[in-house]
Amino acid sequence: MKDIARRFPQNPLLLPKDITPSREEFQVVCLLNPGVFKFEGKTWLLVRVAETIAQKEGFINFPALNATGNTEIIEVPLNHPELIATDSRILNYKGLDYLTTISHLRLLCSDDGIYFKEPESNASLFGIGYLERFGIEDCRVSQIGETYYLTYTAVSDSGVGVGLRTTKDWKIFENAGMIFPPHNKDCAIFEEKINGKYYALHRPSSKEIGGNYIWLAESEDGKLWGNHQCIIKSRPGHWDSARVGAGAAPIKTEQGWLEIYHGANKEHQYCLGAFLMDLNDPSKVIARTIDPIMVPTENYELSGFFGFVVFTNGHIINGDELTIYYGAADEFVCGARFSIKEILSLLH
Ligand code: MAN
Repeated sequence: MKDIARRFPQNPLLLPKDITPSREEFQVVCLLNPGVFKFEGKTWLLVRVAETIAQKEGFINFPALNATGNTEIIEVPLNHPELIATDSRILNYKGLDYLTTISHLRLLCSDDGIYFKEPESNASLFGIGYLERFGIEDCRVSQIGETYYLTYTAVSDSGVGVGLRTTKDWKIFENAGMIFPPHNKDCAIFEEKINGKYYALHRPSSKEIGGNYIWLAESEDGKLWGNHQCIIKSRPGHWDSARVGAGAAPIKTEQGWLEIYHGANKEHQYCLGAFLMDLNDPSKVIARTIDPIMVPTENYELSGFFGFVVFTNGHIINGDELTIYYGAADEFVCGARFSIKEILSLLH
């Protein structure tokens, strides 16, 4: 299938080897799913760095934070009868779920939006507390006034929820804690208030009845959220039949709020699509793309830590040009450009 993305010829922009591990004994296995923002005239990525520890033969070893916030290494014999390890991302041991890697968020900046490097005072954000003991992931960065809202996936043995931290200067962060409890991820806050209220897209999951759908929530203060409404569902028989989730903050256009979202089928193949919400009342979805606007096509998207994945949660807008940064095959950071008008023309 042909898509409408114009990929950067320099892709992949960042590989796991381009980043130093957060601890000497760790290895960076994936560099993916960056939040993106402008600050002091530069383009910044808040990249998810997924790390693990050297593997001992006959075992699976992986790091997690313990109750006191220190890193511990969990070791599981490969032939253990109570080990289920069929997915490179997660495992189940003695009835409990774990991640094979632990993620933190790392800041990188660039003058041209193509070559990114870590600033001198390299800043990292790590999981804090028991609700983030398996790490923090896939951060969306929304700017409202001078405040940046960081909404990210907080993972622990208690489940997967959405954490919020805010900052004005990227040095001091306020931790607002978990704003959407498990199971929830893919949260993007709108970058302006609508009729005096904050709005956010989020993605709760319901296992027995319902599914992995995109919801809308409102808030008076950006921290306590309510009036939840389900606005976008997965579509049986389509590329987005198993799950859908919001990308970065919606893009304001004359026709409505444009959202780039990811969808996956039962085979966990991740593509991108778009939908449009009413400017005054974003709970009204006006239109949606039928076919994906981006499909894993290049080698770096088809194979890697988890192949056949394009996943975006950050972009920069310049007039009609939308530059997305995206995780390819859950392992690399890449870039691609779109015409916003062209995306709008594909909505039905
Ligand atoms: C899924 C994938 C992983 C992620 C976990 C927890 O399994 O998206 O990459 O680490 O969920 O969020």
